[in-house]
Amino acid sequence: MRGRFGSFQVLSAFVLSGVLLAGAAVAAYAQAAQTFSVHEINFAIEGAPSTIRAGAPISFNVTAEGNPHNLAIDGNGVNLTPSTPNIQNGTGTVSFPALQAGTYHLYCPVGQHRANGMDVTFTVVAGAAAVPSTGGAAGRPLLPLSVAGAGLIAGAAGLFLRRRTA
Ligand SMILES: [Cu+2]
Repeated sequence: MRGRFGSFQVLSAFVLSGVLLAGAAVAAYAQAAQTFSVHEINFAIEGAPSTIRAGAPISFNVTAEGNPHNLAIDGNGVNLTPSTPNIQNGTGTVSFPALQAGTYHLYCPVGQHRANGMDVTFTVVAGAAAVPSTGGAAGRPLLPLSVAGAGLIAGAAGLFLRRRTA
């Protein structure tokens, strides 16, 4: 009977430490800056994410072709202008502060570009639930795996400590 209880304790330690560590990793992930790559041409914004995490700064690595282009964000009560000069036939980085959950537009504020089609809608989602599906930040989709790995390592550590103190 005692043996059974002991293995139950080990299992509990394993699960608890795994959950705690995974929780910490998810919280860190939710606050980490997020970077996306977009392509601006006459007249479209290509590769923009459809979902972005709330509460974390946003950076767009822009490759622009044709006319000068830029990026701005509005919707959900905000109106964010570009952080950098227009980009023409080259690359640049346009950054924005963290956004709250809601629906926004990412558009080109140059001339009539927005009316000509350089306007895409995206959704900001709270927490780590928002993993970009397209045009995403490099490496981000791998994170759930590392969270799982962290949980396993924590669990193994719990098992080891439990053995030492037994
Ligand atoms: Cu433009």
